[in-house]
Amino acid sequence: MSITKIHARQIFDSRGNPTVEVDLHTDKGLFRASVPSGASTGIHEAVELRDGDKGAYLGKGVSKAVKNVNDIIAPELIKAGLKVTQQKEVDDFLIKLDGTQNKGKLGANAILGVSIAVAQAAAAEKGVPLYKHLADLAGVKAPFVLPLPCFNVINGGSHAGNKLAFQEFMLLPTGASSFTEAMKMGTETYHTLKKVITGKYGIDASNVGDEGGFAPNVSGADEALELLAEVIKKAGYEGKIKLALDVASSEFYKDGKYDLDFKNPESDKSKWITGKELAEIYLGYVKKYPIVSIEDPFDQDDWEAWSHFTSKSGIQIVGDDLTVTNPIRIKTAIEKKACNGLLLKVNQIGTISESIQAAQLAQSDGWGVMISHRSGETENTLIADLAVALGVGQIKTGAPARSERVAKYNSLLRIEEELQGSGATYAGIKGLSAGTKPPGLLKK
Ligand code: 2PG
Ligand code: MG
Repeated sequence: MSITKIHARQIFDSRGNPTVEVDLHTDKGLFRASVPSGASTGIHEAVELRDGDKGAYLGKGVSKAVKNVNDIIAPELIKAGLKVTQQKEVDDFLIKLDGTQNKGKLGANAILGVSIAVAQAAAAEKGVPLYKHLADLAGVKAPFVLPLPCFNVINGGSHAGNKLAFQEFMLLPTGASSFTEAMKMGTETYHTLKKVITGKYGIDASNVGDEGGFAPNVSGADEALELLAEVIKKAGYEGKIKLALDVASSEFYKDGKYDLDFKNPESDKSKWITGKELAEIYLGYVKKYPIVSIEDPFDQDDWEAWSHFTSKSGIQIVGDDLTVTNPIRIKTAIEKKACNGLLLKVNQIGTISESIQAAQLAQSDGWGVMISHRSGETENTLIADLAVALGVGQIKTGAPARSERVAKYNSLLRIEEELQGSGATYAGIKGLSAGTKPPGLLKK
């Protein structure tokens, strides 16, 4: 039950950047965890410790974080004698050992690798699947709920080399009756999209971005949304697949305004728009297209624009860079009624226990919760288990293509199969309103 050995090493994520991998040993065997990494990272996230040595890996090496696991965390945690089943105590111990507000000393990447490996070891110790163990930690009881997958099929923003400012255009198979059927709908529509893009924009337009979605050189969000509406119809899923956006607008917030041409170094400043003007654009899209969720519509500190839009939109408004899976930021967002949905990324906060706490705090105010990958991923599938464990009803982990994304979806297929006959259900449209029911959401 106790940890006998911990060893970390540097491996590579899906973008070819170094990241941390942790091997944790108990008498039940070896448990291996690795840590993801974002590109459109919020400024309030916990610290991802990188070496900063420009002479190696362009400054992105993680040898300091690896050393912190091997030289500090490993001996101290083993000496403390905590059991792997004591997740909260282990996480509190790691937080204390770091001693900073933002995990800046040891690095959230070092701490998270250990925190995940501990959870995996504990599930083995108890002889239960990881989702079952995580559900126990969170006090969630069966029957379990399989999440609505949000497939990011058109990539823009900082994840793609096209002109598109908005980062993610997602397909949500709300009309499926199971997770397995949602995968069928998602993959069929993805392949239909590829055909349509190739026909319209040429063969080189079907190149993919960091999360496996296509990155055609569309002129803007209108064209991308029009394309998706057409493709959903063509695939035969009109009314059964809804849309969601992650605008990731902190990436193009400059001098108090939003620059929809931010990837152009010659961008015309007179065309930058205010938060109110951007809100009007969103409202126009929500009216015209089956959009049921918008993430990061405004900058991470533009609170006023958030509160204004959330009260008017009638759909799920998700905080990512705004809330950074941090209970303190989530509390402020609750007070300001800034959003009604949480994007949950374990590496934004750095431990399993705090991630569970963040989800439950958001749910306590009736928010929806979407578990999320990062744009730089590894083959670790913890988030699939976490989505089922917390019963949040939503997960986004990229397009239904590229193994680092599909690994999570495949894991959910296996979980659904395993839970057959147990009363487990597929969230569908209810995943979006698991907590709150913004007016109009269920009518869409
Ligand atoms: C996001 C994520 C994941 P990144 O903004 O929601 O899609 O991107 O990991 O680059 O922050
Ligand atoms: Mg985001």
